[in-house]
Amino acid sequence: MATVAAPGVTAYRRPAILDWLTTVDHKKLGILYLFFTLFFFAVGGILALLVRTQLAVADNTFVSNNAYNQIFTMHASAMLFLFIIPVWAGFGNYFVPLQIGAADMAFPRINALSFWMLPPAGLLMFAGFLVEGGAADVGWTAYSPLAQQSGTGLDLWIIAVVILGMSSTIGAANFMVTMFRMRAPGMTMFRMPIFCWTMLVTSLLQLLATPVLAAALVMLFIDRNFGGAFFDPNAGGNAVLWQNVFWFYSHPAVYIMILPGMGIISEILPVFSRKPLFGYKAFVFATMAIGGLGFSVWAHHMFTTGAVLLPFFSFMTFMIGVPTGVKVFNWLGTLWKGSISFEPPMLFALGFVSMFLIGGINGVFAAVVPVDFAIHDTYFIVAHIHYVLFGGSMFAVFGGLYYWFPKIWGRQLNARLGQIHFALMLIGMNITFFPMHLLGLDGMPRRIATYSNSDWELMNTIVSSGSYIMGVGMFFFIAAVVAAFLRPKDQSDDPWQGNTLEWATTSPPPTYNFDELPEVHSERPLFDRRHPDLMGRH
Ligand code: HAS
Ligand code: CU
Repeated sequence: MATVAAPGVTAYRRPAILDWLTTVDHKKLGILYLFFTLFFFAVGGILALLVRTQLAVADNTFVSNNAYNQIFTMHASAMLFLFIIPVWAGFGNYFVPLQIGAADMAFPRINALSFWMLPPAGLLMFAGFLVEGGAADVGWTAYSPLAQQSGTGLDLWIIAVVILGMSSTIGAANFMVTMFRMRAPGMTMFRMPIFCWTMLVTSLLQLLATPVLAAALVMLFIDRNFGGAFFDPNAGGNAVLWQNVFWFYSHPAVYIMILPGMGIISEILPVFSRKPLFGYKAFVFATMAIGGLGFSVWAHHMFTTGAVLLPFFSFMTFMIGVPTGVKVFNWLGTLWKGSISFEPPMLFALGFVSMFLIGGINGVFAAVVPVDFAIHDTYFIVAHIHYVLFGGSMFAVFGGLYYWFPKIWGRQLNARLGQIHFALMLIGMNITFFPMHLLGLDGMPRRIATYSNSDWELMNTIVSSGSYIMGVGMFFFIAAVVAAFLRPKDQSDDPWQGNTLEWATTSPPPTYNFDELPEVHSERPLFDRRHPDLMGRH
């Protein structure tokens, strides 16, 4: 806030750091979310490279078995809980209010609370490395009875994940109220940008599923510390019960991890094909269907326990491929006869469509019960999760960063560096994750610290080399960011000729977001403003 000072007296300016620590501006919080989550992406990435270095050759002793268990557990925990899930809240914070033409989120202070729960949770989880027995080491799934035996690091992990869950639950409520109550005049629900729709459905999933995880974690904590017996078979508890409650959260959570990514690429593909999104409403309904069906497939993670109704969960899992398939056709239909340009955001969006398709179809394989009996707990599943999470979510994160960077920071990321970054990611990920299918089919189990089978060695060496290629690729991204910040802010309001309201304000936007709002008559208000002649004809 500018203050007028008496002549000769300098006006008091709050130090910038205090501004950031106390801000309730959704854009600043969005930026804080992005910094926080990308930091943990880097940490998770370094842990992944340690995993791959250990597995690069047979009978390796680069890290001990104990250290290995901590490293792979913390890799997954950082990537899922501290990066992918909150990174969408980062994009959502910055862009949901802008895209619906609002001045802020519905509850700005609660919004700040959601963010400020993350750093203590991240610290707690990683503080595990400092305590006796080390960090959590039982996998991100924390299965009992294994989880009953692990050290204090797991208690810290449990508390951290509960805090993260609270953060995303209240964040979800905030997003929902914002979208229900604060849309610009003329913006009906079915004119809301697709990214907002995916954030809305994601928020609903978070609101319904996350408390279940929190409850389960508290029960596990009671088992471990206060003599409870919920999940400990040795004390009369039921280990499969843990799997049921865990997956009741964690299967919807995989859609929490992908839906906003699908939303982002559904913003990018139309802009760089110069066409509207093909089948906007079908896409919205497909998103809802995925959200709904997502609650009825959790036991496909438990086929081999013998404790679940196999035909039901297998059938429901096939069904969830249908709305996802609808989306793939939405994307292809959008590209069809479009006038396509290959800027970095578009490259990552196209990478998403092709890589996610491989991952999704892999998932359908795993949904076939007899096939799953063969590939469960093998590297095939590791291949599946990385095609959907890296080829999917991660590509969408980068697509979103290249697309919205000019809006957030008023500067463009260098296209040449972006292309190299993209090429190394795409090549690296396929070298890393494709051979994992073959290793899995050959029976290599996941979550092993080393192996003696020399048949697996060559393939593992190839896999590890691919992961280093991705590591190198990241430097090109960092270089692009540094290069962008060395240049002055030079971006116009709407450098890509976008469709949605965030492009109607300056880059970066002022604190209050909009000086004036364009009228909203369709889901593409900026297109309408550029082409008033075509209004109502598309
Ligand atoms: Fe998954 C395990 C099945 C989507 C993430 N998944 C995981 C794990 C993670 C994960 C992290 O049924 C491991 C957890 C752990 O640590 O143990 N998954 C599916 C299916 C889909 C799916 C059917 N997964 C995701 C997404 C994720 C994710 C999205 C994160 C972002 N997944 C499984 C199963 C397991 C599993 C088993 C357990 C395995 C085990 O043994 O542990 C679907 O949502 C994918 C739908 C997408 C498509 C592609 C586009 C659709 C088109 C329509 C036509 C295609 C058809 C298929 C009808 C299907 C184009 C035709 C088939 C042909 C052969 C052509
Ligand atoms: Cu699942």
